[in-house]
Amino acid sequence: KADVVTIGESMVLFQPYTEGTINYTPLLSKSVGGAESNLAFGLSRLGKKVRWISRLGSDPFGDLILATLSGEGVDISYAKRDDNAPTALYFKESKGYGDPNVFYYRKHSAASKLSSEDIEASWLDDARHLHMTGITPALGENTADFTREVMKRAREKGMTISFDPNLRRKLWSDEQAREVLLSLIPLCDIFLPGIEEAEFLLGEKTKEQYGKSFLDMGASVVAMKLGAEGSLGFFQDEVVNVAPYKVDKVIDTVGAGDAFAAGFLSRVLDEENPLAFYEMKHFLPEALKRANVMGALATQFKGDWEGAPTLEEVSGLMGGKQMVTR
Ligand code: KDG
Repeated sequence: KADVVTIGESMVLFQPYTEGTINYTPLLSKSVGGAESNLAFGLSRLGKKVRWISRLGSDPFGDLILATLSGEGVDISYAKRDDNAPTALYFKESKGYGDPNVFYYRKHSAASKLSSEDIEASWLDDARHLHMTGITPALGENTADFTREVMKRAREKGMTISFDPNLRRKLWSDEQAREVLLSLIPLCDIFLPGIEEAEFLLGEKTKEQYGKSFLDMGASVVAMKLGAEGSLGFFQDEVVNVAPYKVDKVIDTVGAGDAFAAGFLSRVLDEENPLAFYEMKHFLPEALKRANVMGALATQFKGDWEGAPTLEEVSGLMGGKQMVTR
């Protein structure tokens, strides 16, 4: 049984061990990155059962990704290995300002070869919810069709579906990205854009117009990330604005959106019938609050997900409780 199934590429992440830029730094640390696995780690720490599915090379990098996921309690039993294509890698460096620089080595990777033929009916068995991101359709020739097909099948099964556009402009052209991402919105129930992604998709509008437009396209709920300004939720005629969880200093923004999604979905999935109108109205502010805390905490660590809190920790922070640490 799984609360959430998520499908997408994970990579081994290398970044300067201390500080400095990739070119001259003598030491790199090695860990795991990837939007869907970041979400899986976040949800698993919050006590949800997560099934992560992808293709990895038959190489030590693939071994590391699987060992890390299973060590964090994520179900990896549906992941496939590929003898003819490698696990993807990526490098991240902080520039000392703004978002870090990211360099991908993922062309022709095992996951970039995913196609609709790979989908197995059992992937979605005994599962409530599917989470996909806009990174997968950008990866390879057939991955946009793959993403669409998985979402359609989940819908046919009556599962709820979330979609985070996770725009990665290094992976495809703006035109392609806009067209494909917009076409996937009607297939999801919960849409999780950042404000800049909303602007990329729809041009310059007000926040309320973005929310309303995404609902008109077919999403039932929109949870929009506003960075340091918190988040906005849209559901029917409701607009909920939730203040940010304040942090003194941002270390690394990569992974914050996935942590936000994990926080939001974890609260949504606490409900038996979350999309029921009367229910969503009541818990939307709390779901956004949990999402804000999760997103803010993720910015406090260099790794993409390692700082993810447990449910007890996140509840404590939301309630302003002092934690016992020693
Ligand atoms: O959302 C964080 C991800 O961007 C990061 O972990 C790596 O999946 C990744 C990507 O494609 O950038």
